Amino acid sequence: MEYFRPIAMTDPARPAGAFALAGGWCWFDRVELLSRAAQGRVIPAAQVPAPVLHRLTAPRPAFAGLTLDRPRLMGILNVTPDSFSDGGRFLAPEAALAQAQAMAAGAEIIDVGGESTRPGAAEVPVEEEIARTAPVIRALRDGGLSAPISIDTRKAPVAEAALAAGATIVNDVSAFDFDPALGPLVARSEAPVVLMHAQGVPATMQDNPLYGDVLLDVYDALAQRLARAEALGIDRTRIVLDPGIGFGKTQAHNLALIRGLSLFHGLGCAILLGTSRKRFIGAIGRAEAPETRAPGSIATALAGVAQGVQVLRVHDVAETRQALRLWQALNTDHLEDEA
Ligand code: HH2
Repeated sequence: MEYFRPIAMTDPARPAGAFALAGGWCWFDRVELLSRAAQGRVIPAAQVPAPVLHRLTAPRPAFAGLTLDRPRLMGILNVTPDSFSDGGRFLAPEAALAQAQAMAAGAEIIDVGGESTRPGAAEVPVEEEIARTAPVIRALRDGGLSAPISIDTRKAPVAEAALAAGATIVNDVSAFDFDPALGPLVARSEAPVVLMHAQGVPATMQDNPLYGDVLLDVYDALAQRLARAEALGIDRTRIVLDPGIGFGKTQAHNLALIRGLSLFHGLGCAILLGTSRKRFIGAIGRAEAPETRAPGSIATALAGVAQGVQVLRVHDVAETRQALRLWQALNTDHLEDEA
């Protein structure tokens, strides 16, 4: 099988005939042709088969009401005692509300999670996860937050309670692998959904992750998850795909995925990137404490934006928004209007 990775550019000197990547702010006129059998080689984009070229170039429809013609930020709100970087800080609804309101100044989506999925984390019982998340989501809505809220969960009852409390999007790090009831719930509720790739479960996923070719293996796995979701009746316009940085991946795997991100546009869906404060940022950036990892996180976020990634999941919303504004001013022509 052959895979086509667009070589994404943002230089204003865009040649005539270059294609827009996913209808967005990057363009490409060459692709790297990849396969498991041979070394990659660069070919003109015009030689890409028409159906692939269509998936690579078609503008993505709005996601939860947000147009995807510009990068969007998803601000992280973990209402857990043990998340690796913000555990315990936003457990009380008042603290969660204050944090969400602060993040809403720069983030278009607020991602609420009640179960840490950091490497080695234990599973949280359903009742406990619901008790952590649903009241907070209700408090955010009662407090006037109008931004889309995503519920970061692998479990159908948690998602159901969250949607009833005012959440709009389901964000499943297991892409429906963990709870077979979650896919049908998403299909029924018509909620937009993020499907993330993970190898293994959090308790053991970092023990010895192995891939033949990590970029192509994750691509194939996401294609399979996408096909399964579509078979359940979930339209691909409602699906955002995520390579799952740090979920059953070594540092080398994470770097290969970030370098190759533009490949995933070939799946025909919008792409989400979640690198924020993760362990490899601390290791490469020499930042031991997670809350000191904003600069390295932003470097990887901008690497994603330079490859047309539409949604960035971040802890440091204000800092990332500032970086994004500068990046947009330098690289694109629609900047001031963030609506
Ligand atoms: N990463 C984490 C949790 N949820 N969801 C998506 N779609 N993509 C990600 O990369 C992702 C995610 C892990 O980060 P965090 O929420 O900060 O930590 P914890 O799992 O310890 O709560």
